[in-house]
Amino acid sequence: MSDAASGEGIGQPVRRKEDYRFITGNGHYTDDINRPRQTFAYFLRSPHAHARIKSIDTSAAEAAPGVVAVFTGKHVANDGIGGLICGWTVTSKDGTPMKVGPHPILALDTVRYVGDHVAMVVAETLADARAAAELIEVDYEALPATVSLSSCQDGQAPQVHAEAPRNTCFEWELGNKAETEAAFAKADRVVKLDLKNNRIIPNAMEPRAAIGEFDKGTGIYTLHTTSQNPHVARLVLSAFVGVAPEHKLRVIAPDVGGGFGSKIFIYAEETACVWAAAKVGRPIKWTADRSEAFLSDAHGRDHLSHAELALDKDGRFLGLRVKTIANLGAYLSTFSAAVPTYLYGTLLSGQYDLPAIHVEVDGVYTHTAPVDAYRGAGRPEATYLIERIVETAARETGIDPAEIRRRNYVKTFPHQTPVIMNYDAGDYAASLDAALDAIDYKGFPARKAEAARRGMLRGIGFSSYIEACGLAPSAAVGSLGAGVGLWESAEVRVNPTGNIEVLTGSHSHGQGHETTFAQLVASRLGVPLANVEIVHGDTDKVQFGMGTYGSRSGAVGMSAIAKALDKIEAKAKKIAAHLMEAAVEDIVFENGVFTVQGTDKSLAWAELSLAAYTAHGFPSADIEPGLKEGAFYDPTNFTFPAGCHICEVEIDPDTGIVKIAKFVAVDDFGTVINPMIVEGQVHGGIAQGIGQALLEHGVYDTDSGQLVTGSYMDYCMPRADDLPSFTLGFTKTECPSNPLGMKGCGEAGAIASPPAVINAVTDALGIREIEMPATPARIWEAAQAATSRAAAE
Ligand code: MCN
Repeated sequence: MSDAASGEGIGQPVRRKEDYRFITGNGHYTDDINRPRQTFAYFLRSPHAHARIKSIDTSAAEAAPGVVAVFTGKHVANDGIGGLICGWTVTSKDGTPMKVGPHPILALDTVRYVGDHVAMVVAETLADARAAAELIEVDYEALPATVSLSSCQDGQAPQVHAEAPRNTCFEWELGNKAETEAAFAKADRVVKLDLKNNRIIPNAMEPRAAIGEFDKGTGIYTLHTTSQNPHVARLVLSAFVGVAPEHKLRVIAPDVGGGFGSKIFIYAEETACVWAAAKVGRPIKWTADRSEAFLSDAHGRDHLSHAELALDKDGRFLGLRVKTIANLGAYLSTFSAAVPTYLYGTLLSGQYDLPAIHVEVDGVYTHTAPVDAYRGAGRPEATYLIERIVETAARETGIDPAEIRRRNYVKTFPHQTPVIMNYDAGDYAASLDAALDAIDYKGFPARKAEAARRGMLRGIGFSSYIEACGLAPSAAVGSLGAGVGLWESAEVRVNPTGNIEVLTGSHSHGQGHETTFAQLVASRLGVPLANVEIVHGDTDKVQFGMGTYGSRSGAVGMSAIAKALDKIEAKAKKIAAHLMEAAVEDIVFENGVFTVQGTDKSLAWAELSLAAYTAHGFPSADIEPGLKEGAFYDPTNFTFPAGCHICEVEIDPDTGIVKIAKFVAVDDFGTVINPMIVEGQVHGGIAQGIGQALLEHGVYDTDSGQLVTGSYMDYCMPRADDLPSFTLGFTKTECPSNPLGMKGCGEAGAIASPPAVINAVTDALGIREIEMPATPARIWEAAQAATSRAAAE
């Protein structure tokens, strides 16, 4: 028996099955895999942010010891291999499609950011490849570069792509401009705020890696790669880049050590490895070192925004007006265009009943690494903007920050926002109340006064966040410009011995799917968790899949499994009815046992599984042998996790050091499958959000375009002693649009926490705005300025 009562089913804090292999060093990551006759690749990268390539001389490198081949962009182009693509087309407000520059796998005549791929050396060892790359002579004509968001659209700024005048890829808008203007015209007060959302560099524990192989006998290519979505990689590499036909390409993403979005995308390196494997007739392996990861993984965030909120005399929100410039980097990465548009503008209503919204977003090219989805992807940027301006409105109106939020919350559902999203269920006040209790809001003034006696500045900050995840209804995303559908697929294979393999198109790279997905199956079929195996990450094993991002694997991936389980149960009941000579309607299936209502007849799960395959005496017209069912699940709406995070900080004005004294997160994820895993997801997300708020910053030098935060010496990741012990709580409104009532939890912490931290820091300092990351230097300057202001008054 394996229902909730047995401690393994839905709702139970089961320990992660997969962790045994991870913590005992038995994981199988791409770099652990070695193929016979394997060679190694090293990529020569551009040292310039912008340069014309006058010539490349590879002759000395080709003659160097151990070198098997050297490839440049010309070889790739001569083979008819296309460039990398962006899978989402955004249309500008004038009706024109976004302006897309070429994105070659290896540069042809121009390099556009430091780290751009110039040549690939394939050699017997990595050391040979690296040494030979030093011998490649590239004659560059260095050109001026533009990395600044505030100036890249000047007519004077160096151009990244001839196709995109003023470096502008798209000028997008959402919402109703006239209604928003009318709302502002009748407002009693307008609150204005300028905000930067700092650039973040993803730092998954395992750097990206790839092994390309080609079997001359069958013509089949195999790519092992650190991907969050191997089927999407196969589709892009076959249909768009043209490396191999889809049925001749197998993509395997084995154990993957974290992705946080950065491994959704199809990058140049894995494409080059699989293409070149056929050219050299040997497998080619590439593993990024950390410096390459800094330079070439797609970065996140990087927005410059101006926001205005219109309020009436009672502090009710009437309208929101936003203008954002979003950095896309030098090339459009796989989903980059969707992030600052449909994953951002659509969330600008926050948890609030905001009658009118108008948002304009310019997506711009700069001579920097591509920018794409990073944990939260667009939704942290939206939450940061709305929760910062709401907090500012509270301060300017003198209304308590909890009260101004409560007054403006959406209270009835479904709720249609002015920016596409239709919120299906929620209880925002319940999360706020629970968070206020957990942090002891009433006790805050006393804690502030006590801190002041010690010379410390104490502040409190709120974030009532909402996000849209469970990406996504295919029809909806298709109408908004997506080139793909965002369903998920599953196959449930019951073996004759009664154990079960579940093949899922979701990909687990830290989220614990092997446990939570198995919990669902164990609960439904009444079998022990140990008898369920979750199979993912291999296009030859798993039929189809759209992968893992946008916190979709629970709401969409598990819903596909639930649908397949419905079919399994229906067929199993049919078989049980036949075996026990009863009507199907009389069969009851509970805790792994089939019974005939009103009789003592019963059949155990294992007996039924075996009978399904012996198939003796099945009426052939009625029952096929076997017990294996598949399903595709296409959601009918996004899911809308929401909650309230409150942060309390203490600042030492003499040093600028900020300590997070308390951090409370109350989240509504609907039905929770495994509370321990969910808490882990929230912890990780909050840590990343605090990292963005206080520590992390990807910085390019404005003159040279060099990445100045290209290592852990300059890029500060959060460590355990930067973080407090988090207090977590949960409220629950079930998601009505999926069969499990689940909402995603994987990104919530990263989405909610930055504004809570910055609202607390600005509260402590008594200032309107401080840029993220609020480093000790910035805080110290602000504290000194505040002290001087106070002295002058
Ligand atoms: N879950 C649950 N109950 C819920 C919701 C989810 O028990 N109500 C469980 C799920 O079954 C799953 C886990 O929690 O085991 C996360 O589920 P979900 O929110 O659906 O998110 P995904 O599995 O789709 O993971 C993607 C999400 C994203 S978008 C990023 S980015 C991210 C994240 O997850 N990257 C991660 N968490 C990460 N965690 C790790 N360790 N590494 C990453 O790269």
